Amino acid sequence: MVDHITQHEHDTETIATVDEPPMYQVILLNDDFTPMDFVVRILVELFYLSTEQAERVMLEVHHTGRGLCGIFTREIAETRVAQVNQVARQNEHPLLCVMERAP
Ligand code: TYC
Repeated sequence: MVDHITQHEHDTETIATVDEPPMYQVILLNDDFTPMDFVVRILVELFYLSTEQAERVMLEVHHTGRGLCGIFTREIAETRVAQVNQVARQNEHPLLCVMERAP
């Protein structure tokens, strides 16, 4: 007869897990022409940053070449990138926004 305790040792345990959705960083890139106050306005109006946070991100981009606007699910990141690039083009600024899979 198989001992119940021994039998239990051979069972495999299945742990239920919920898959987290992949996340994407939305990144602003620097250029020499887009006015600083336009970039700050984009960050406040499209990413809901405070003016202080927006100025910090804008200066980070200006000094290092790129800066993080936020981390979102794929659809939201795609929408934000499209909005930034559309508003920039409408205003004839070369400002560029891209998304990258978050590490
Ligand atoms: N470098 C720009 C300037 O000197 C300002 C700027 C900041 C442009 C951030 C783009 O994503 C950017 N007017």
